[in-house]
Amino acid sequence: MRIGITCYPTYGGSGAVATELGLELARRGHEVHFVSYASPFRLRGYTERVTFHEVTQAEYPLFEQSSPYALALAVKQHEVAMRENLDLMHVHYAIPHAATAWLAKQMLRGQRDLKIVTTLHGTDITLVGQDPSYYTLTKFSIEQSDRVTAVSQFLRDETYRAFGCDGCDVTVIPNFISTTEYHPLSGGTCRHSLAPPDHKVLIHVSNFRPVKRVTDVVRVFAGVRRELPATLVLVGDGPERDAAEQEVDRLRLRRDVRFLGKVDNVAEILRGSDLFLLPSETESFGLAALEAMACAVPVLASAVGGLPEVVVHGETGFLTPKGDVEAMIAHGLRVLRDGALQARMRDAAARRALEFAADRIVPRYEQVYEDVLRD
Ligand code: GMT
Repeated sequence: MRIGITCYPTYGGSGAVATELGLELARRGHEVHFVSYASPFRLRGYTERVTFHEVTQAEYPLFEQSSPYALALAVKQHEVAMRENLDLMHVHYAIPHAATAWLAKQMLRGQRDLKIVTTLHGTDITLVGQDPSYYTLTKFSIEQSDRVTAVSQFLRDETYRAFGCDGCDVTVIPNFISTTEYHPLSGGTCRHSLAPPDHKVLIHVSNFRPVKRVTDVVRVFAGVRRELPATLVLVGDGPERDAAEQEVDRLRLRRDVRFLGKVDNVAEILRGSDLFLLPSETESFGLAALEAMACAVPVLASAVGGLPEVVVHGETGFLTPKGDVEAMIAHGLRVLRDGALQARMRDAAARRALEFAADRIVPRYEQVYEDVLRD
């Protein structure tokens, strides 16, 4: 198949999933064309059957307060669909990608029927899409898509609850991992360079948006470190980084906290860690938690959104009520102090993650494509 993919290219789960999907599809013999304003961060180097098409925008003084990116994207999606003879356009994160794909489809009317597959990822449904400034367009573009997928049962239910979307059949296809990159320990790790040998290593990976509650990460760490030697490793960057840095200073933790910023080799760092923290406000799936589990790291997360579909409470980690820092500290200490429990959880986490291996999940997207092209 000849598949167009549009996603946000920056750090974030939807862009990561879209890019890994494109790479897996190319490996399976499909031709993949990414269309976005920048090359997705996980698309490194040349890959056979993968092409990136950059959306460029003309500057014009009149555009001062408006950003016509969505229009330029629709034009590029239309152009790539024509030139590359695409069978379908798979867009990730509804806003504005599903709407721009619909525009591209309209511009092609009479020449060809460009099928649109939309994957809902999270805040496009739970937060941004429900804002009155985007609501009707989000609902419209979901309803106009030829197929819609959601990354968890929770997100599917939330889509129906918030948008109705009569006549839509939202298919659940969970996030997946590349097992060649995310796998348990195999020889050396960078653990020795992360923390002193007697320290437990707690880790958090995110785009530091408010929804991640990064200050809770710091508070949970403070509680754990009061009881045993430990280091907190924070990977990623974003709007809440300053707040997290200030909390570290307020709680006098600086010596044992490492902000690594955006790094490429996250799997290697995960493999050097003992416990992954994800105290999010909401999380439609929690790709970061799955990646940690794939590296045999137990997860301590809030029991929100789709996280219970990923983390098995008491087996691959612990789920606690959102904002309950004390419960997280207690569960964290339990797993870090009990070597046998930790070993059991590591093993269970790695095994559970294999249920989300790319070769089990990607064929489900291929099936959606085959179905939509048959219509
Ligand atoms: O919804 C977002 O905040 C954006 C998105 C992203 O680009 O980071 O994250 C969502 O998509 C991921 C991939 O499907 C999921 O694993 C994340 O749980 C989800 N984030 C939220 O729901 C907050």
